[in-house]
Amino acid sequence: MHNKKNTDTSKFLSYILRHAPESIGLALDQEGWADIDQLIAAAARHGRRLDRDLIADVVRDNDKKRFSISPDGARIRAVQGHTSDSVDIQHIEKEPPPFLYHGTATRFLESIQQQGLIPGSRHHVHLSQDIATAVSVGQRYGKPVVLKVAADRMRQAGHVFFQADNGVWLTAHVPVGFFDVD
Ligand code: HQG
Repeated sequence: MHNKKNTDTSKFLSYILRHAPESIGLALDQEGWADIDQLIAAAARHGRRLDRDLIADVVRDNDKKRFSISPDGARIRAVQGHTSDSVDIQHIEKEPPPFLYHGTATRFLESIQQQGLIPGSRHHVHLSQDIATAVSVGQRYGKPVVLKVAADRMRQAGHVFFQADNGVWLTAHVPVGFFDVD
């Protein structure tokens, strides 16, 4: 992210497109898409000035590629991380690599060891292909710890995996027995 305006806009778009489109009177379809002209108009009614160039900059430069624009340029969505009940993206199932990683904070470990990894308010448990990403995800909540998830073994046991457009891996739940502290 190159500047404060882009960072502010990214945070605003994350809030609207993942969590609370209704807060500005916007509707998303089931796949999470918003019409960009409607988004700009709805944001303007709520005192937030957006335009197509700013949105395109944020989508292109976003550090985690959080958003995508439809091929016809008319619509935008967040590619993962949703909590909104109105969104139910039909991700395409994908075979995961043998292991994936989940970064969390040490203070959650005891509960995770009892319940497994659960999605919390989001729609999926988020996993990454590399340890460095997992460390930075875990750091958001405290002293980070990385769990190594036996993704291939889970798949063989019938669990389903998806990969969002930005590379983040998603699954519904990681039960106890399928992860170790790395
Ligand atoms: C933890 C960011 C107690 C879980 C990141 C995590 C990611 C449990 C927290 C994306 C638990 C949920 C998602 C259990 C899981 N008991 N705690 N049984 N099971 N947890 O933010 O994975 O910047 O909803 O370990 O980069 O941290 O937003 O999920 O610490 O990709 O684009 O409960 O969000 O991306 O926290 O992060 P979150 P997350 P963005």
